[in-house]
Formats: sequence, structure tokens, C-alpha cells
Amino acid sequence: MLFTLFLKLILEYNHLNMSKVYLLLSTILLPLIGKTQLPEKLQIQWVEIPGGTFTMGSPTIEIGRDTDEVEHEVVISPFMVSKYEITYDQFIFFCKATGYKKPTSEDQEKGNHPIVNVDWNDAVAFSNWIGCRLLTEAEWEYVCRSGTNTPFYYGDKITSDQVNFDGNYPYNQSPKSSSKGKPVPVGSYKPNKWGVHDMHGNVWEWVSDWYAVYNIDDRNNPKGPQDSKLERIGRGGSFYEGGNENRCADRGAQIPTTFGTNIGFRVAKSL
Ligand SMILES: [Ca+2]
Ligand SMILES: [Ca+2]
Repeated sequence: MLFTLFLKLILEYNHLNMSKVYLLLSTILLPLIGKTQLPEKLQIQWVEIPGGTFTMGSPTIEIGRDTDEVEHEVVISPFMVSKYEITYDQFIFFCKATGYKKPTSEDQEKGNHPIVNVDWNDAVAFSNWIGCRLLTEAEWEYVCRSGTNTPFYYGDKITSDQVNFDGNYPYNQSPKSSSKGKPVPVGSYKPNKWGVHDMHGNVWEWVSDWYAVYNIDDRNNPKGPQDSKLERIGRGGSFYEGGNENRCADRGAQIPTTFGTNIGFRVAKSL
């Protein structure tokens, strides 16, 4: 309550962008007023990810790849990842608890559908509030692959029975399949080998890195470039894209203030 009042006062007197002010203040003030919690029924469900080494990127022979997917070896420390994309109910609880601006609910299905229409700053603000963080891009791909090295964790093909993607644009000469044309409730499809759902499709997931050419010498838990670049990264494709963009290695780049009905996020925490 104290935090919300303070935030509103600052905004009213300075006419500032709420996302940026919240980001700044949340890191300073939230530790002072105690950690805030989601209620029991909205708690994040966590999956523990083992540490390991994997090849990030795609082989040059992979169908549909882009040149920004240069293969390189990366070492990842163990961490926790949310089993599902963050949902509408989880994000709106955060908005109500803090006074944070609600994303537009036009074109948004509620309940345990993934939250959409959130920009990168919104995703970071939520993550800060629950004492978590976004995944790094390398962590994201490591979780998606879950020990596999194929274009998808299912192998080299997907259908719309496996992934919420636009099956009108199939991958690798697979037969066409249907398109739902919208997000579905999180966890509607089978999880990957590590028990994590919707890493392919449903909604794009913001990760923490700036977009740049991979620094293949940055091998241990890479966090991407530290100096400010233009775009942040989303991973995993969505209901709106065909097979190519739903591959493990595909990299989506958007300016951080981008939002849309096909962009959400999931969260991580270090062990
Ligand atoms: Ca997803
Ligand atoms: Ca791409």
C-alpha cells in the first residue's frame, strides 16, 4: 500500500512513464517493504533444471534457420524455471497488489491463459516483484532443448496436436495442420523431456538479453552484451507463426516497448 501510494505520487507530479519508474523503484523499495507473494492458487510451479553443457544455435544444414543461430558450446548452472508461461491471473494479481498498469485486455483471454500485451519492462517488473528474473537467452534454449539437438524437442517435425502454432505453415514438408489463431491455456500440450510446457509456441517469451550476434567466446552462463543495444529477445514462437519461428534455435528480436497478443514470458530463479 505504502509503495503504491508513493509510486502514484511520483507519477502524478512528474508525468513519467510508469514502467520505467516502477522498474527503478521496485529494485530499491520492494526489499524495504518485504517480499510480496502470489496467493496459494496462483503460486509459480517450478521445475529444477540440472546444470550442463549444450550446443546453442543450429547446424548450417537446418531447414529454416537464420544466420544469427551460429552454433557454439555453452555451460549452464542449475536453476529453476516456471513450468508454464506466466498467466493472466498471475499478472493481474500483481497489478492489483501494486497499482501497476494493467495491460490492455482487448484480445486477451483470461484465467490461466498466458498474459499477453506485456512489453519487456512489464515482464521484468513482475519478475522483480516475485523475487525472480527472466531467463537468459542461453538458459531458455537449454531448457527448450532439454537434452535434444533437433529443431524441436519433438524431433524434426511438429503438428498442431503437439504445439500451438500456425500449422498452415508447417516445417520441413510436414503435412499442413490446423491453426487455433489464439493462445490456449498454459499446459494444454505435453511437456518437454524436463517437464516444462509450451516452450514451443503458444506465446513468445521475453528473455533478459539484448539482441546481438552471439559472442561464441562467452561460454559460461552468457548474459549477452552488457552495453545497451536496440532490441531485446523473445523465444519459442507463438500461435501466430509457422514452423520455422517455433524452432528451439530461432531468435526473435523486438524493441523492449513492443507488445502484442502473441508475446508473454516465463520466469526463472537461480539456485
Ligand atoms: Ca511459449
Ligand atoms: Ca529468426
